[in-house]
Amino acid sequence: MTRQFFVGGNFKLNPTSREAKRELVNILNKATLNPQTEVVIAPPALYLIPVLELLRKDIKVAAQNSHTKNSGAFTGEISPVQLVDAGIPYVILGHSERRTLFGETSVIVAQKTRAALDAGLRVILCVGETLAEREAGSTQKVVEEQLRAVVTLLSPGDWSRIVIAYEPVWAIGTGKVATAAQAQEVHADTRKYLTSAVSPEVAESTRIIYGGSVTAANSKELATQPDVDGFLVGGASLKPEFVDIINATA
Ligand code: G2H
Repeated sequence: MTRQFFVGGNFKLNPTSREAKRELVNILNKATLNPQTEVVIAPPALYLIPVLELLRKDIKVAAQNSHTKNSGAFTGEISPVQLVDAGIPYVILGHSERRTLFGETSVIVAQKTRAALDAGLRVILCVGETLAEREAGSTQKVVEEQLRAVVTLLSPGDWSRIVIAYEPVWAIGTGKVATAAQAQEVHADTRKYLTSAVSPEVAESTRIIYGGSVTAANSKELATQPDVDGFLVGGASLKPEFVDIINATA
C-alpha cells in the first residue's frame, strides 16, 4: 500500500509578530507544492485561527498541544473539542520539548492522544530517544515504551488518524540530523513493533515521519528511505526552504 507523504511544519514558539506570521503564510500560499504530499503547519495557539483563515485550503493546520480534558478549571490549557470547534484538524502530541520541559510522561501523552481522537482530531505523535539512550543501545526500547502507552489506549481503527513522528532528541534543533540509514532503521523497527503490538495492516498503513534538523539539503536523501513517510520540520519550516522540503519527493 502507498502511504501519502506527509510534511509538517512545527513553528514552536515562533514567530513573534502578526506580520511575520502573515509572511510565512504568504510564502506557502504562493508556492507550487507537490499535490501528492499532505502538508500541515502548526503555528502557536494564538495564531491558529488567523492562519486557518489566511492559508490556502490544501494546507492543513495543527495545534502544538491539547489537554486531556475538554473543559473545566485548567488555566492556560486548550482542549481538543475547542480545537475541533475552531476547525483545526490536527494536533502535535508528545513532542520531546513537551516531555522534557513540561513534564509530560508517556502516560499523559497517551491520555492526551485518546482525548484528541475522541474529540475528532488527528494526532502527530512524537517519540524519540536522547543521545545517552542511543549510546546505551536503547533507542528501540525507548521508542517502543513511548508507543506502548498509546497502543494500550487505542483500538486498531484509531490508527488511521495517527501519524508517528520519530524525532531523536539529539537531532532536534541541533543541526545534527540522523543519517538516512539511522532514520530508516528506527522507522523499520517501529513498523515491526506495530505489526506485533497492533496489526500488520496498521503497521503497513501508518505513516512514520522523521523530525530533527531537517533541511532542504538533507530532506531528499531521507525521503528516499522506504519507511520514511515524510517529515516534521522545526527551524526550517520558518524559512522559504520549507517549500523545497515539502517538494522533497518531487
Ligand atoms: C524537531 C523539529 C520539529 P527542528 O523538534 O518538530 O525541530 O527541525 O528545528 O530540529
